[in-house]
Amino acid sequence: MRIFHLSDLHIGRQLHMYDLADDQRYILKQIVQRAHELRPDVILIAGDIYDKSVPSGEAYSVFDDFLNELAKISPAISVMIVSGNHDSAQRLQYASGFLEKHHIYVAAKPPADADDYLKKVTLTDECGEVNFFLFPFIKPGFVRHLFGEGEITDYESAFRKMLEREVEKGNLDYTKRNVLVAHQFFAARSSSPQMCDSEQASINIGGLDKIDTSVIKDFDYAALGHIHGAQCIGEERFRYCGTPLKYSVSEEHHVKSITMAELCRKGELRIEEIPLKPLCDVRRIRGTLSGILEAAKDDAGAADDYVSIVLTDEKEPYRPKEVLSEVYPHILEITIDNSRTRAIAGALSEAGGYDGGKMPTPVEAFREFYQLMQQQQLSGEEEDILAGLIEGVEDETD
Ligand SMILES: [Mn+2]
Repeated sequence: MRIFHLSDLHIGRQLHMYDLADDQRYILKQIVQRAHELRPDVILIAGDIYDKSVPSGEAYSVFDDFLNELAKISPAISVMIVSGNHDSAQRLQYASGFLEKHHIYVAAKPPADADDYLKKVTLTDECGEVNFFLFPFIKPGFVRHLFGEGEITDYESAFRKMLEREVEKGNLDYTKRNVLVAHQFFAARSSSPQMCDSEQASINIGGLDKIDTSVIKDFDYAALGHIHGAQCIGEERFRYCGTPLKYSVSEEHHVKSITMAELCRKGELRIEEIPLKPLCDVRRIRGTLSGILEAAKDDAGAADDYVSIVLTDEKEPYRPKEVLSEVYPHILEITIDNSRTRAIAGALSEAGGYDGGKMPTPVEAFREFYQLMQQQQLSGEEEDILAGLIEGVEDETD
């Protein structure tokens, strides 16, 4: 059984202010090409199909085109999709009964009542049946009504109880070959997943959403989504495939890929990462303004790539973006790393950062900034103008 494992497509996502629709279309086309060449039996998409719970019309059309292109491959490749925390369960579930007639299986909502169970799809290969359990993204509150008082205390007990329920019903038999598709935060006792900036915001910092991999230990393969870097958790068969594109500068060194898993006889598994090549890369560039401009002449990706630029000039250049954007049209951000900014960072960390009650007001922050840049203080009149402007902006954003 050959499996393509994908997750966290985040269709509709922007990178800083850049729209990634072309990049996403490009990478999905590449996945279709690989599917043509390698002929998987099934493509699993482990959640976060869309970036927003209300996707744009364009985001829908990007995913629709992807499914249509896959459907042209014959013999048909099954597609199995679960929801992620970014998806709207209702929207993703739309037309799922119809899609199923075309080998596209969607599980976006957890079981609604006592008679409802996880979606299970069975495919057959030369070694027999493989059962795919499609486990949509859940929070404990989504499934509490299925159990007795006090049984569900956290994410881990919710997930464990949901699987036990399938076993009790006779749906899940661990002596058979079983694949789990899920979108949750899994960690092994010995190792927690490596995180990056693009998934941080949606993950509970306190670790309340953590589920130990012992809960899924009897599955032959767990196709996981939620963490954006490809990696296995504890064991090779518990695996995050990561996003198909870099969605933050912190991912500059990631090699994005399709995870291809081959299930053979029970207990036999082979994993291969099929690398994906993006339309435009995401990377960091560091140097003085003149050094960067000089090096750009030999930089083949300059015109396309999304770059985060760190300027190291001690004498800070005036409006560097104007000249830099002539050679790098897709600048994500420009930051300055020199003795001035390091002194500020040092002072901040000595003061414990702007935490707790120490966060400066916008006027205070600007006053400090003005002093640093101009080596003189704001006059009373200037400060009044500034306060008026900030008040105006705050009114607009309320
Ligand atoms: Mn995600």
